[in-house]
Amino acid sequence: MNNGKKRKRPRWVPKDADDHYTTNVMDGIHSGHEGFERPEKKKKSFKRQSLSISDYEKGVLDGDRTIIARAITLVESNSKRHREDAQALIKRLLPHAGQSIRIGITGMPGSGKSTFIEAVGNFLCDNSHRVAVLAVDPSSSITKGSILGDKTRMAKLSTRPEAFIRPSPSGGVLGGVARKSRETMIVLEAAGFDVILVETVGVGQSEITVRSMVDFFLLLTITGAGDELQGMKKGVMELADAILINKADGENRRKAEVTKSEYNRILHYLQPATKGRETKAYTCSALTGDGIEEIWDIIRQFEKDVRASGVFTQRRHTQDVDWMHAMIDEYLQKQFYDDECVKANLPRVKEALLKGEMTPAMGASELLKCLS
Ligand SMILES: Nc1nc2c(ncn2[C@@H]2O[C@H](COP(=O)(O)OP(=O)(O)O)[C@@H](O)[C@H]2O)c(=O)[nH]1
Ligand SMILES: [Mg+2]
Repeated sequence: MNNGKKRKRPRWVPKDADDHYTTNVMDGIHSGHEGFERPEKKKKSFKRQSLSISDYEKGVLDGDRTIIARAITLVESNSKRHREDAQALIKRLLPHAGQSIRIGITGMPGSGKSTFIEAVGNFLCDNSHRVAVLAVDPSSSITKGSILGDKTRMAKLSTRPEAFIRPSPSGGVLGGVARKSRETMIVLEAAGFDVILVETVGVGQSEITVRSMVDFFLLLTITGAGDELQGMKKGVMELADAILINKADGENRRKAEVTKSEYNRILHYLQPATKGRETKAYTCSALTGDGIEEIWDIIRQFEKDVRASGVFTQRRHTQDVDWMHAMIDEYLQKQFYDDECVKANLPRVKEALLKGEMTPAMGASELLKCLS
């Protein structure tokens, strides 16, 4: 170690110590876990390169996963500058988008949505499809991280190169989450994903929102103690293009068949979600894979029929117009509440209203004057 040269010894070394006394401390081995050396050299510090709109466009169209993920992050950003870039990017990607079938999947927690997506997603990837999974969960900003689109239940799918899973953006209000998910859908379609699965939880307004961005809406349910039909809201059933009774396996199988008949009896009297179609119930087991291929055939046949009848395109057009209106509403609302005059007068008007000195119409009219 001393290379034949006499080194200057540190102060802690006793005078009579031989050459084996520790006189210097070497760097340790740069290693990964367990002390094994990393195959690659020490990583250089890596600063994210900023991308131009053209870089994003090319990366997405080439199917570059890193750039796809970054494009989605851009789309999800709330900052004004990012919003402008995102719009420029979306505009360039739009001509390449729209070639997919968009499928919404809803159901109460525990009904097996994630397990179903794992099953159907892998089936589709095995059959030369490319599958993107999104989640719409407006509560995720409260729970910090969505339970939807969770990759633990999609263990195999999440590792496949033919699949892309994106958890819900934490956008706070449903409108914000929906806007981001719609734009994310454009990015993924432009990247060549031909099946888009949008998972949402079966509570509240989010089902209506997801219905308004998909071509086919699937309601997952399970057979239970016999009161499941009462628990199921008529309104939700009327959003669905198919009701799928999951967990039809083992001892549950027969019960699921009975439930299926009961649903079919009720569905007969309800308004179908898609013009000219009859919504029906089916059974499957996301766990064993039974019925997965059949439900895919149902969806494909549906797509074929509605494309032929023009209902498919009509629905997408209606959705685009609705989307535009939703964005105008969002913009105007923000303009209004961010206005200095509104901010200054809102508390006073509110108080006058509560004291009965003003009617709601007078209050609204006074505040709206701020914008004129
Ligand atoms: N027996 C059976 N269990 C299932 C099936 N699908 C899902 N599960 C189980 O139901 C539970 C909830 O599933 P999960 O996919 O997380 O439901 P989610 O909350 O709707 O996404 C898990 O323990 C799954 O293993 C099925 O087809 N059969
Ligand atoms: Mg889940």
